Parts: sequence; C-alpha cells; structure tokens
Amino acid sequence: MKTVYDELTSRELINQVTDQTISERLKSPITLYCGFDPTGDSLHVGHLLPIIIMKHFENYGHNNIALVGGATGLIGDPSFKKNERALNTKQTVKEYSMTIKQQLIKYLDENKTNFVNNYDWVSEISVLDFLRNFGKNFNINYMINKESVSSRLESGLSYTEFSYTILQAMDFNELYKNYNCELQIGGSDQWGNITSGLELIRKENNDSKAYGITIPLVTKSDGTKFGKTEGGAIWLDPSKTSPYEFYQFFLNTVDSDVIKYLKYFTFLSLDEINKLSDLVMTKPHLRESQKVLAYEITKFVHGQEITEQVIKVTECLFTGDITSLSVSEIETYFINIEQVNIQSNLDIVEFLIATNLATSKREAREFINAGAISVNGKKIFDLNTIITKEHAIGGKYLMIKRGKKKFAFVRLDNE
Ligand code: 485
Repeated sequence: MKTVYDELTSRELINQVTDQTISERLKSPITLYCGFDPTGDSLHVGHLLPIIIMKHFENYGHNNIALVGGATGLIGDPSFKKNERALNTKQTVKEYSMTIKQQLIKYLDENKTNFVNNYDWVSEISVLDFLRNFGKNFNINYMINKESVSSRLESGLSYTEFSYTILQAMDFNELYKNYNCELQIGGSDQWGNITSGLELIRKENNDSKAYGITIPLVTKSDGTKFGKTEGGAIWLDPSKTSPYEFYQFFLNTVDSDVIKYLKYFTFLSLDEINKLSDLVMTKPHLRESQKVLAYEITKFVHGQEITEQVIKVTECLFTGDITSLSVSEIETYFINIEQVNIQSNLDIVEFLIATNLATSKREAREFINAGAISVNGKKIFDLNTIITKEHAIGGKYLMIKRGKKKFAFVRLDNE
C-alpha cells in the first residue's frame, strides 16, 4: 500500500529525515506537527509547501497539529537569518497569531487538525524552571555548533535569539508527551530546531521514539528567490496580494521550473504531471502546464469560484475584450492593472495618443486604417469615431487595444 512517505518521495518533497525508519512508521497513522511563527499579518507563498504537505498527511489518514508560535514569535527564530530582528510588541504578536490561525483553518480540515498556540504552555513556565528543567539539557557546545547559531556568531546574536531553539524543543517535547505527537516537519532551515526537540525528548523520556522530516526549499532555476516579485512577497491574504496577481505569479513560471512546481504545489497524480511534462517539450507555446499550475494552486488558496473569475479576467485581458465582465468584477480584479483616466468624448485619434498607443496623429490614423485598433473587442475603422460612455462598461471602463499585444485599460471621466 502506498504511504504518505512514498507520495512525498515521488514528488521529491523530502529533504532530510532524522531516522530512516520513519518510512516504516508512516505505514500506520501518526500525529505530526508543524509550527508557524506570527511574524507578520499573513502567511505567504513560502508557507504553502508545508501546508500542502500537511494536507498530504491528512489525505493519508494522519493527524496534524498546526502550531502558532505565540511564544516563539515574541523571541524570533535566528535560523538562517542574517541579522538580529527587532521585537514586535506583545499586542502585535497576539493579533498576528489570531490572523495566522484563521488562515491555517482555511486550508486544513478543522475536524482533523489540532490548532495549538505555544504561548499556552511556554508563558506558564517561570525563568527558574526554564533554566533548571530545560536549560540543563542543552550543552553550550551542542548549541553553538548548530549552523543557525554558528553562522551568526560573527555578525551578532543576542541571548534571546540564541535561546530560541530551546523553546521550539520544549514544544516538541510538550506535544510528544501530551498530544502523542511523534513527528515534526518544517523547511530545511528548521533542521537544527527539530533535532533540538529530539534531543530533549530523548533526555526527558525513556525509550522515546520521535522523528523529524525537513522539506526542500523551493528554488528557481534562474537562481533568484522564490516567492518574491518587484512588488514584494506573494501573500496568501487576498487583500495583500489579489487573487489575480497570485494567479499571474504562478502563470509566469518558467518551463524549467513548472514541472517541479506541479509536483510540489498540486495534488495531481504523477501520471497527469508526466503528460503535462510531455506538452512542455512538444508544445511549450501553449503554456498548458503553467495554466494548470496557476489554476490548481489558486483554487487551493482562494477557492474555485474566485479562480474561475480570475481566469475569465485573464482571458479578457488577453483578448482585450472586457465586455463579458460586470463593473464590480472590473473593480475587484483590475485594481492592480494600470489604468488611464481620460475624459469622455475625445475622438479615436486623440484617444490613441492619450493612451500612449500612438505617438502622433499620423501614426494613430495608420493604425486605424490598418484595422489594428479595437475598443472593448470591437474594431474601429472610422477615423471620426468619438469615444463616449456608450462604448464603456457601466459608462466607465474600456479596453483599447492595438494589434495583438498592446492595450490600455481606461476609466472614462464623464462630466
Ligand atoms: O514549535 C515550533 C515553534 C515555532 C516554529 C516551529 C515549531 C516556527 C519556526 N521556528 C519558524 O520560524 N518557521 C518559519 C515561519 O514560521 O515562518 C517557516 C520556516 C519554513 C517552514 C514554515 O515556517 O522558515 O521552513 O518550516 C512552516
């Protein structure tokens, strides 16, 4: 029988394991956890892979614990961070914790997932108990040899961030003892923290058996960082990154990354993915794999209905015909698309100049005579056409297009 371990291995989703016997252990249900620190007001695409992997575990009948780091978020994980981070206020971390939990609830089945916050147990421990009961188990030599610490010794690392790994270890120990949690997963940067937990569990519990799995860092074939655009991070919160932008982000995946991302971010079978892979070779211009990737992942993050709307808008932008959209669809989805405000009742020649689709009246006339200009999908041949609100959707919006690729999205200012 296929296990979640086989599934993850076949998708190249396992980076390191602390113990090879985990593949055997995963033949029967296990409780596992993954932690998310509330360092911002939303999760971003960097958090998607761990969530999708938790989903794979869920699909194979395992039990997830999603941990929000209400306590660890007050300290700051130094793992692979170049510099010490500024502390957020307690109030901010509390607010972020609630938002992050709400986001996680959207993706993980509430009936199968235990949502916990480490503030609930860490805040109960006094400083003396911390040092006596937990600190005693950590040898300084062991701690400073962790890459997350040693790499920061030169540039500086406070005692606060240095202690972070002990807190994360305490969580694993707590969940091991009280929630029967035997496995922690995290990105490759979490290796040091996960093994700290195993160390503590081993010292605190006789005959302990616990495991860690790290998942790969998502890389891009051009060497730039995944998940960042000129506009900043790609967030899961639709008010920070619109579903349209989100979809476009994945639609723009290059051919050399798209198959890997289909394995990582979708639940399509490897057979289906192999078929798409053939298409990337034989018919790359169709960009079929990119469309499937963007569709699947946007559906996972924002739901089917919104994804269908986003695709409709994408097609409209491609054809330059927005007449099938309502004013509210335009207002929702076109917020991040550059818009030109133009007064109503200009003639088409002036209009082309005002939208930068022509540089002179002569050029504008040439384009019109050549049949290259359309307004909301309708070709304009008459040089004397006046653009009025009759041409616009809801009297307001129109798309003027030159040739196949150049267009301007216009908002008419009616007197
Ligand atoms: O008991 C725990 C307490 C906190 C954490 C984990 C277990 C959070 C962890 N230290 C961390 O910083 N995670 C990152 C975060 O919260 O943004 C990222 C990791 C990434 C992946 C993701 O969380 O950088 O590799 O693990 C889920």
